[in-house]
Amino acid sequence: MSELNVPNFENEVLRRRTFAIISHPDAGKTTLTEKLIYHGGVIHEAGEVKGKAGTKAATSDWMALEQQRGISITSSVIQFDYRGQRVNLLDTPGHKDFSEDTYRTLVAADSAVMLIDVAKGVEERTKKLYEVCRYRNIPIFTFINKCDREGKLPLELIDEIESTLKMNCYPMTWPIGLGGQFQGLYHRLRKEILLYHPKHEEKIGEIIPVSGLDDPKWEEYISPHILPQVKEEIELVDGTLGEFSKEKFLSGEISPVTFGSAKQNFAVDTFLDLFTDLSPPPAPRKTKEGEVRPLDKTFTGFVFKIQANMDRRHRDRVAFVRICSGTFERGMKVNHARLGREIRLAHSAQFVAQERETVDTAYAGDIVGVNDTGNFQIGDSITSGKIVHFEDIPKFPPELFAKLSVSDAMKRQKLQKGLKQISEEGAVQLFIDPFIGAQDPVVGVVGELQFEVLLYRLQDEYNIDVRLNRLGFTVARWPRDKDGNPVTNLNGNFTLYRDMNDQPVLLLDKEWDLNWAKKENPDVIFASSITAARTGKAQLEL
Ligand SMILES: Nc1nc2c(ncn2[C@@H]2O[C@H](COP(=O)(O)OP(=O)(O)OP(=O)(O)O)[C@@H](O)[C@H]2O)c(=O)[nH]1
Ligand SMILES: [Mg+2]
Repeated sequence: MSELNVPNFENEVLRRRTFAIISHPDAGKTTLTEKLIYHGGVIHEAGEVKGKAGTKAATSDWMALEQQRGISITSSVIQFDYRGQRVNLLDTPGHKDFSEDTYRTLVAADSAVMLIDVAKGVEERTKKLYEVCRYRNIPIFTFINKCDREGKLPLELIDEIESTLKMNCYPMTWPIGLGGQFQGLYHRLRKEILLYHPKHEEKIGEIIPVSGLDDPKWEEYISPHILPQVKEEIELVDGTLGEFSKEKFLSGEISPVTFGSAKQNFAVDTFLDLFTDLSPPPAPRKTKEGEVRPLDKTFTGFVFKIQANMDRRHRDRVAFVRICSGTFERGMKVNHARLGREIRLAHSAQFVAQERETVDTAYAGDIVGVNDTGNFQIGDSITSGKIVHFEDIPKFPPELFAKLSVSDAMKRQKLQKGLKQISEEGAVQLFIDPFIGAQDPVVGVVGELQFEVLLYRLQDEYNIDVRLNRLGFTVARWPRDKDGNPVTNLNGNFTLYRDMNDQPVLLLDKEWDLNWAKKENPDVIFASSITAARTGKAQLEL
């Protein structure tokens, strides 16, 4: 580390904020991301998710298929500065078929914002992702989106969130009407009415300070037919809630709630202000060797995501590193825990989706992309000091399987190359049939859409047309002995496939076959993922 950086180090780390946006599909994560980076000054015109022809696409849905389908398939990282803070924002996909990517991304975040669609309330994926945040113990903001549409009554919605998620809500703002009646928000803490004028963009965000609910300005600005109910609701909320406690938020006991409309860019800045006031700086992280603290001078980090072909011109592959302590410097040498040797981090970048900017220095809390020539796997730990191993990043057991084949034999090698790449990203899992070999590989996924993305990417990025023949398997297990060593001689008539790391894996039609295998091989641990197998456990928690 150069001497020059030393005086700023602590400030730089403490101004980092790293957070993920999570929710059920379609709640508006990508739309909110677009507006957040607009406020952060990264873009000067906000794009749209699946806008009309000719409209700018949303920045974080950079993959062509995402733009066509209007859904997020892979998480994206975007950095921006806001009110003196350096924010690392992670937009995640909501669809359950891509949830492994979302889970991995959450490991890199220090806080999360949970989006709720005002009409739909707490949906199934939101519930699941909330549980992951709870398990990881990260503080959660709640943003109730799409207030420009008709929705559930706000009090009912808060009640639903509290009872379904078993989480206490603390509404910072309150909606004044919804849908056709939506007139703005009341900022309870600042005692301000934020006016919403749907057709007058320039007026969005007009702020009316009030002395309280008795202020005559309410009558001046808000329609009489909704005012009594709104006042009644706010009185009730004011009467029930005490002072806001930042400690309770940071310990995950309470979630500050704010309302808005991402699409209309209404109250997104209100959320950002709340975020900058409350969000935590980088938190300490556990490693097998002990805790790593962000202000430790030794650089440490882990890879939570790998993505190839983001930039078609370069056909490169980027490993995304969450820095956990110390300072990162371009070109630095680090110790790679899994490889057990030193490597140089030559090219490094920070991102606005696929646009990249060379980064020379980064600090604990930041996410940097390093150019990867094949040294990295998801979950790898790196450090400038003594080797550390961060927690394992879970891999999901695949449940759908298919054999891939190409009619043009000349393209087999290309298929293997493409598949190796896509499986190293964790987008599919790759298995080799011992009798057939690598020319007709088997892939396993958690959800159907992953197959679709695979075929699309093989065609789009590698120019290969692939036939996909579904197989009857539904279960994959990695057989290990008590010491975590791979077992290759199972009792019973089982075929052992090989995974992408050449580890033996059992592919089975049904749970019943697994029970049979367990009965025949009582001393064998049938691990549901390679990460679990390596740690000698049958399953990793979340
Ligand atoms: N009316 C209205 N529509 C919105 C709002 N926010 C988002 N939308 C629309 O909701 C749809 C889904 O938005 P996205 O931002 O793609 O949702 P997402 O949560 O990123 O979806 P996934 O990434 O696929 O999980 C799009 O058509 C948006 O234009 C809002 O505040 N009001
Ligand atoms: Mg999205």
